[in-house]
Amino acid sequence: MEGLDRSGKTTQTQKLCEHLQRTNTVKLIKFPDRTTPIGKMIDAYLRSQSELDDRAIHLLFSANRWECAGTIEAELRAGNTVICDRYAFSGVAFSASKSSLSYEWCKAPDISLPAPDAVVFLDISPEVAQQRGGYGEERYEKEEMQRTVRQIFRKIETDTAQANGHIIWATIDASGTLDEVQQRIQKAVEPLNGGITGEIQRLWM
Ligand code: NYM
Repeated sequence: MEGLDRSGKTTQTQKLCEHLQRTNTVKLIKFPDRTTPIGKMIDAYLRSQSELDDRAIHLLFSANRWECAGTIEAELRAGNTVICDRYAFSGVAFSASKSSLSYEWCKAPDISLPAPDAVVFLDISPEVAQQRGGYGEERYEKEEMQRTVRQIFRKIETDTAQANGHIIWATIDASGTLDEVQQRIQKAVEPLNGGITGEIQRLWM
């Protein structure tokens, strides 16, 4: 599950998890995972309690996924459903919105992570997002940056369709009531309800 800040992503991910738990064993993983030593460094950076080079923080976000990659694979092999609240697509969209980092450079450290079968992108205009509560508390929560992040997500969507044809990319209108948005999300992931067979795919390979 991907989206701009304040797109309702965490609430919707939780609801989707509850929905799928009726029929599957579901593992929900949130990125960044702020509980690990790497995650604690990321958390301090996001709350502006530390300063880091743009490359260093990008690599920490990626390392935070790699330290969980084994768990994700084990869950998938056990036949369970894994839902990630943000993943490598956020990694690229947020970092590449900084003028110091190129899009291709940002993708590199996440190449060959376990690939998702579907990406749900909760789309919201930065103007609407800004009106929602809590906006502006953390680094990156600025309208201008969110606007660039949204454009890069669109580029990632196009590139993903070309390079990783097996990934379903669903851009969901995140405006409306919680239930309306949840219905759209559940419909988008319906094609996966029968389960996935075969090898675990690798991201951007
Ligand atoms: N973020 C998140 C990144 O910049 N790179 C990443 O790889 C990931 C996973 O962290 N503004 C940014 C997006 C958010 C911030 O995410 C924290 P959240 O979902 O608000 O905890």
